Formats: sequence, C-alpha cells, structure tokens
Amino acid sequence: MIKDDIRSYFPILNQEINGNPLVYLDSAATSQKPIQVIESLKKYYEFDNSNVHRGVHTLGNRATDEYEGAREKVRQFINAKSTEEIIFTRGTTAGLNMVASSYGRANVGEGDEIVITYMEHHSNLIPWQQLAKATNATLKYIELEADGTLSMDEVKKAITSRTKIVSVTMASNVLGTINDVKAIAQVAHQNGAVMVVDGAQGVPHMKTDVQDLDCDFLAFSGHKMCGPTGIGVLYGKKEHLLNMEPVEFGGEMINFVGLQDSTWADLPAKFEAGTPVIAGAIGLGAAIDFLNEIGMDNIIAREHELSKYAFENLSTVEGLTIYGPQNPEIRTGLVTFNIDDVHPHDLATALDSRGIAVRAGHHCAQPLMKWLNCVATARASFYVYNNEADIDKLAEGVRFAKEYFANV
Ligand code: 7TS
Repeated sequence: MIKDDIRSYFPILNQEINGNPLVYLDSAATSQKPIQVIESLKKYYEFDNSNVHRGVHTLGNRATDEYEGAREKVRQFINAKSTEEIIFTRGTTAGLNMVASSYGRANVGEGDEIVITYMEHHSNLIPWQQLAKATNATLKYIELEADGTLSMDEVKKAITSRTKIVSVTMASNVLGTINDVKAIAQVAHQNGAVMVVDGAQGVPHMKTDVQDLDCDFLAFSGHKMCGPTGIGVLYGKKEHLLNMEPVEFGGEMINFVGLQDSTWADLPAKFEAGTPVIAGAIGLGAAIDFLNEIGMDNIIAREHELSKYAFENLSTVEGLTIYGPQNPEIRTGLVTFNIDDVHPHDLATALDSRGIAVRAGHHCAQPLMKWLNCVATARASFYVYNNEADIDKLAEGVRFAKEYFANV
C-alpha cells in the first residue's frame, strides 16, 4: 500500500540545493527513483547478480527468473498479447532506431512516404529522415493547429496510399499535447501503413493498452517512469517482429552458427544481442509495481490538476507565454514557457540558485522550436512526487528572475 506522502519514497528530494530545498521540475528529461527501485537494484547486485539464459547454477536461474519476470510485468503494463512482443532496449531512441533500421529498410522504397509531425523529438525524427534519404522515400510532416494540437483533417491529408510508416509521439515533450494515436493508427491502417508510437512522454503518465491503440510498434524509456537509466522497451506486433531482421548480431540472439551463415533465436531473444541490461530490467519491473500501486489513472488525473494550477499561477506573471494547448485536460504535466526579455538559460540559472531544477533549451525538438518561432524555452515538468507548493516556488522564482534581469 502506497502512502499518501509519495515524496517520502524519493530519497533524492530530501536535500538542499544552493541553500534551498530541492524542487525537481525536470521529470520529462528523467524522473527520480523511488526507494523500491533503488532497493531492487541493490538486492540484485548484492544477492542475485549473474548472467541470464546461460547457466544451470542457482544465481543464473534467479537472475533469469527476475529478468523474464520483469518482461512479464512490462507485458501486463501495456497489455501486449505475449512476452515475445516485448524487447528490452536501451531506451526510446534505441527502439525507434531499431524499427527504422530493420522494418524500415525492408519495407520502405523509392517513392514511398514516411509521415511524422512537427512536434516530434529528434529521436522520432532523425531515424526517419535518414531512412528516407537512404531509400529515396519522402518524409512528410503533419501540420499542427495553431494551439499545438493535431487535427484529424490534417492527419488524413498527410497519410496516403503511398505511406508506409506513420510515427507520432503519444505526448509532446514541449507542448504537453496528448495525441489521439489510436485514431491516427486507424488512418494509417486504412492506407496500408504501420503505426509507430513514441511513448517516451506518454507511457510514464497514462494507462497504455497496445491492443486498444492497435499500434504496430511502441517505444519507451524506463528512466522517465521511475526506472533506471539504460533500459527501455520496444513493443512490436509479433507478425512484424517475426519477419524482421535483427539489428545487432552476437551472443544470445542465435540459433545455429555456421562458418558462413547463421540462424536466429526465437522472439524476443532475436533482438537482444549480448548480455542485456539485467539490473535495469529488474529495476524497471520494480518501477512498474510502484506506478501500478499509485494507479496510472490517478497519475494523469493528478498531472491535470498540477497543470491547471501551474497555468493559473504562472499566467499571473506579466510577459509570460505558455506554449501548447491552453486546456490542461488535453496535456500531460508540463509547462513550457518564456518570459519577455529573459533568456531561458538565464531563467533556469536563476531558478537553480533557489534550488529549482527546470530545463532550458530546444528540448531536442528544433523543427518545433522553429514552428514556435523561438530558439529556446524553459520547461517545468511534473511527476508523481510534485505538489502545488513546488509550483508556488516556481512562480515565485520566475518573478524573482524577471525582476533581477530587469535591473542588471
Ligand atoms: N521521445 C520523446 C517524446 C522524448 O521526450 C524523449 C526524451 C525521447 C524520445 C528520447 O528518449 P531517450 O530516453 O531515448 O533519451 N526527452 C527528453 C526531454 O524532453 N528532455 O530530455 C530528454
């Protein structure tokens, strides 16, 4: 049973930064880790550390059971049909690159189209751009509405019978916009294309059901959902994964190796060459247990409350613009903003002097920055451990920075 005081599970929050209690508002970059996840890593290294899928010894069996147990937790968490469809990766970036290199190279050719949006993170843009260049395909962008949302009219305009791959983020790491990836998947399928979903900013925040979404691939990162760094997941429909070539070759992904040719292991091992991130997967399993105890529906509901509070509070600061849809109900828990006459890097430095961690920059979304007509922004992003007091401190900090830079 999770205590109401969720913050108490996060030891890192219990410290001062520059003489002030830490206010961590950078969870869209990476989330903090609860004690349950830290303890799971400690237990693994102290008692169970061993390689997986190899030995007959007890430690090897324990490590394998825990690693494969984590895969089953992931399967349930996103409601995949089978653990064969769950591939452990290094993170979202690695998963999207795998789809582009393996599925993309085999199925996209000259004159075909790949469709993405202007709100994609570089990780869901560059792999497709490079695939398009290598295959002489066309990379097309779905236009955004003025408020930073996607309209189904524009989606239908962009996806045609030439489209082979549609890849869209579940939620924008800059605008907070939550996209209707289920409806987009339907349009993709009607046109004979596959639907790839970048789940980096979606899966940590809301209930995700891959069968309901009917997406063909979904990539996400453990570190943004209370899990360790270095572990992520690529979900793929079995029918695709069975027909795809591995991207990396080496130990553990083979069936038979001859001098001139080899055959591949069954799913999911075919896509997991080498010693996997065993501790990371086990830690991700512990993170999933933690999130399930809180309840994914409670997490997004709380983020809507915090976003609403942040909108109300920050909009009283003169000269402050919040980007993206102005309705907190259709966003995840983050606010990206600028204030007149203060560079976001200066703002972030001023906030840091008060113990407040926000991100400033282009957020790995340069085409979106261009669309917003700015070079950089500040971003405060919330997760399960944030509360209204954090947002009060953010607003006070922004006011302080505005006055400070007006007088220098
Ligand atoms: N896709 C989206 C939408 C993201 O926000 C990120 C990371 C990624 C993909 C890449 O994830 P990774 O775990 O493979 O690195 N976004 C951010 C961010 O907004 N600030 O730092 C990282």
